[in-house]
Amino acid sequence: MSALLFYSEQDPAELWSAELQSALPSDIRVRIYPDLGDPTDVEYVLCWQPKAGLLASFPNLKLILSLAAGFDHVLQDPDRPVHVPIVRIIDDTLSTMMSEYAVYAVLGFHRFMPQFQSDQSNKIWKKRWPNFTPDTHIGVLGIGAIGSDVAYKLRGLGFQVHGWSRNPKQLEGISCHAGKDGLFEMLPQCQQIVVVLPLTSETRGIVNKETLAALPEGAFITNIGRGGHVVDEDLLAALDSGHIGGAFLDVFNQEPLPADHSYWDHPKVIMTPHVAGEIVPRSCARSIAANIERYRRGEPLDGIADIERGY
Ligand code: NDP
Ligand code: OXD
Repeated sequence: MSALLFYSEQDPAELWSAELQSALPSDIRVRIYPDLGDPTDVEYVLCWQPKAGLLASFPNLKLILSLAAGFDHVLQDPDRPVHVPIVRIIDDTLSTMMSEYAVYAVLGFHRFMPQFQSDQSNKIWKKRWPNFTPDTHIGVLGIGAIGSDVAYKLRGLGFQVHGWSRNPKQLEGISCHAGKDGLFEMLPQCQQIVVVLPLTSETRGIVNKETLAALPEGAFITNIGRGGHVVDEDLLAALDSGHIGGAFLDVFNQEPLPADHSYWDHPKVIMTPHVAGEIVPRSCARSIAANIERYRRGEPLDGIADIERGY
């Protein structure tokens, strides 16, 4: 008997169970945590934030399937069996959702929506002269599977789009920059930035005093990567000083965000509870099953995690 264990405290287990069971080869049974059955059957674990020690309890584990585009949450388990490969999700539906969110946030700032909302609540009738789209530069930090889709969609709306990556890249119609020098060459040109990076030792705290200061006065920030990309005190100070005009945040250093955190009622912060992109079972169950079949045939997998690199 071969089994796939599903573990997530926040995803709809019943939906996943049905979609996975119909997509997987018929000899693989889906089990939903805490129904482990015989732990020696478990060859695959599909998980979001697995609790410490869970993965190590399956002696025949072959693949750890991250229920996310990132796999930073799996690396947090100190007992993770390091010999077992981790696979992350790469999915068009997820990229589309992330791009919808980024486009919404960027357009909202671009068209002064937070200010108009505040004016409305104070019954203020005040026009604001719009920004000219072709003169507006947006920097996308992270132009991988998701960030490149975000960049192209913003480009399609007529913005000047810049992309930042670790290695030099070429994306049609996008001004690409790489490495630390590339970041500081890009930031001063951008009225807005969108962070779509994975969380690694190199990208943790990338939105900090120094990078914020490199942005032009009044720039806006959208973070849909990970909360750990932002040094919260530095962002709050830049918002309070007026150097940063506003922040649209989906992800936080601590989730759920503690009730006493300054972001909750900061007038320049718009926040959502880590919902920019969801892993939709109908779309992703098939790609997960396809990866398992590739694994069984000894073929290369899609989205294999490079642990050394961190993404
Ligand atoms: P990819 O691995 O496909 O792309 C990562 C991008 O980041 C690449 O362009 C990579 O550069 C770049 N990058 C990585 N490290 C650095 C660095 N040190 N300096 C500069 N650039 C760097 O990831 P995805 O696009 O699939 O996902 C990105 C992240 O989005 C996920 O890891 C996750 O954190 C977040 N996410 C958040 C969601 C949400 O709901 N808020 C949902 C889904 C994802 P290069 O091209 O050179 O390799
Ligand atoms: C992801 C996420 O990484 O949902 O996919 O944050």
